[in-house]
Amino acid sequence: NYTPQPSDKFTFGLWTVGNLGRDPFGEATRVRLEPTYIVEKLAELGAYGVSLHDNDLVPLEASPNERDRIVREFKKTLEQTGLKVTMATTNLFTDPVFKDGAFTSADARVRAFALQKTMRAMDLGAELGAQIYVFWGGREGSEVDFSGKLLDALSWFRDSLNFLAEYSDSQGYGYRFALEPKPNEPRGDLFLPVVGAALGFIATLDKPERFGLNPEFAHETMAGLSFPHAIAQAIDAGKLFHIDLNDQKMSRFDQDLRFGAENLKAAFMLVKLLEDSGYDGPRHFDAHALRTEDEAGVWEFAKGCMRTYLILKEKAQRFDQDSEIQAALKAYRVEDAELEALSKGFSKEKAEALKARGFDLDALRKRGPGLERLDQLTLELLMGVR
Ligand code: 3MF
Ligand code: MG
Ligand code: MG
Ligand code: MG
Repeated sequence: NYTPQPSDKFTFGLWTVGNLGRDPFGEATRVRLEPTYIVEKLAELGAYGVSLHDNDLVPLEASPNERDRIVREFKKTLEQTGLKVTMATTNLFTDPVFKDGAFTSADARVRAFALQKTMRAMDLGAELGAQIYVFWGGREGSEVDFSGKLLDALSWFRDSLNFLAEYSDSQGYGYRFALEPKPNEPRGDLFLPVVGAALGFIATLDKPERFGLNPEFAHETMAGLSFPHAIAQAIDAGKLFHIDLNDQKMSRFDQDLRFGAENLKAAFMLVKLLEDSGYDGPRHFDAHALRTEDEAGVWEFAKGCMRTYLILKEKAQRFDQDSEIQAALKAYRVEDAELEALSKGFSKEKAEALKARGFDLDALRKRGPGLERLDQLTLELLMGVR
């Protein structure tokens, strides 16, 4: 059966099941759910934890006393339910202060306020036990590039991240930081638009080892890119610190659909990559119920995300046990111990030997690797007939 257990490490943002169903053209269709209620419901459904922006829990205008009361009650509910706070982040996008950027605003006062708000949010996350801290630069971007800040924006962004990594160390928080790339929305163009761009930027930071990625299925898909390919590159770089699972039609507005709702083959490939690579972080859903839904639909949505993941995980196991699929995989790879030894680890002798080598190019040209059959077998497995 596909009943989630805390050991499956499923987590949800408070803002996901808490989503009110607003869109650029329409008002909220649902009422606000209290964070403590969300935690209770998710615990009932078998989730492991929650993530949050500072203001998902503590309203921007809360007094210090109100803040402490809210945090105390929230912690009590976490203790009662056993749910963990696995990731924390800062809302640097809702308040109009940030309309032209937070860490990349051309206004030094806004950049300083973004740092202040983030340090306070890091304090909050640490108090709740979060070990991963996410940076999604929702307003870090532009519509008008003639402002001349394209290069400055990157160095302001870098300065802020360097400052905050030092702050985390000075406080002993031990956060691992995860950058979340997105190509556009809400800005026309966001800085660090895709996984590869964020990886390149991390290498320029003072403490690159503290920074990794929080890639989101929908974000690479909006850019028309393959999410499994992006995840493979993040895993290869040792930088998959966290993940945002959801779904999305390619090249459209940000939909945040239920995991697996749209691109089932890619969702399967993703689950297989996560499970095979030994990724042991949270399986974090950053998605929301359709705007059409009432509260019952919200919990159906949450259950569906987890259930689909577990079903695909079981399909990945069957893929590994399916003898025809395994035979197709074996036939796909051609091994040649001698040539592989020659092709890896340069030496002058190997280079000479390779340059002198003859190849039967006609045989290579004619070989069919059997991918049609492999794809059909996999699809049949996914469709439930094998
Ligand atoms: C927007 C997002 C964000 C981030 C969040 C931090 C509001 O498309 O994906 O969700 O995920 O700010 O994780
Ligand atoms: Mg998103
Ligand atoms: Mg999204
Ligand atoms: Mg996200």
